[in-house]
Amino acid sequence: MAEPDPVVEAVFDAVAATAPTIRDALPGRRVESGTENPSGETVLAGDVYADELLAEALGAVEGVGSFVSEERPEAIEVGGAVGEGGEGAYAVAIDPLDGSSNLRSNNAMGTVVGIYDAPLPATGRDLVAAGYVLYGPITTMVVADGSGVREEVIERGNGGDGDADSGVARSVVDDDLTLPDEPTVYGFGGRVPDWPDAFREYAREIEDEFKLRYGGAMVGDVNQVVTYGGVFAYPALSDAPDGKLRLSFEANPIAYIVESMGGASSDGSKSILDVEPDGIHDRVPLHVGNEELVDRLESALDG
Ligand code: AFP
Repeated sequence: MAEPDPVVEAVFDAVAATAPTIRDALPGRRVESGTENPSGETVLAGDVYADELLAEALGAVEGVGSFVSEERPEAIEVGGAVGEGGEGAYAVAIDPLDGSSNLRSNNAMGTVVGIYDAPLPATGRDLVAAGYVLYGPITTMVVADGSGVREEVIERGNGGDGDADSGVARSVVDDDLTLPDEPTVYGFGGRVPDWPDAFREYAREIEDEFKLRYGGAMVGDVNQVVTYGGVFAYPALSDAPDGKLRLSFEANPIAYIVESMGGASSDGSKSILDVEPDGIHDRVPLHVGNEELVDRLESALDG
């Protein structure tokens, strides 16, 4: 097994260390901030808080050269010193609070992280690691670092697997996360009338075979697939042919994680990781899950 990349480890140490602080800040930050993000979406106070905290924490990590966020128009240059292993400075891309509209309804949301060894916009093949924090009944973090996928539970306090003075206790609950062989759940975003006919026909087949698990936050819905096997999609829509999810901040990291677990991803015709972006805020239709279900999707859309 490859030696862990010290910069990648330091990035996820910083993400884990901020998680309890972000979680504690959510109750007081359910209101709109009065601003929009570069994708034209309403930004909540929770989005702004998480973005600023993570920008500070990740910008301080040696080996991180630039910080890019779904909430910011451009990358910001930070530090940039090469990592301890002599590797070049990485670009860290985040969705600071994915599913923040679930704040009002008190449902799951999280933070998505992608570590690229190329300046953005970059393809998913430039990822060296990816992960997500999920704020559910408990706080968990899933990390794919090139040598497998692990799941951690993160709590306030010291001890566990975490660094004693980081103020968090981290416990690895699975150090070799793989997709279950038998799929059981599905979750599809967007409105049924807006789905292309071929996707709607595919969805009808899937609905007859599996249980619906859709909560409106990609990290929560993908974690259902990661846990129980199945397929998640936010497809192309009639009024949004590129779908809703952002390639750099959501689709690439999630595709990297699911493919690292033995699953598959697709933009409808090829792996998400092969999508060539024009800009850092490009959107892309995202489909991830068990390979057989993604293959069936691509056949249905190619029909
Ligand atoms: P918010 O961050 O605005 O809540 O959007 C979340 C998201 O980008 C992604 O996490 C979900 O999968 C998707 O949007 C849900 O979109 P719908 O509200 O259209 O179902």
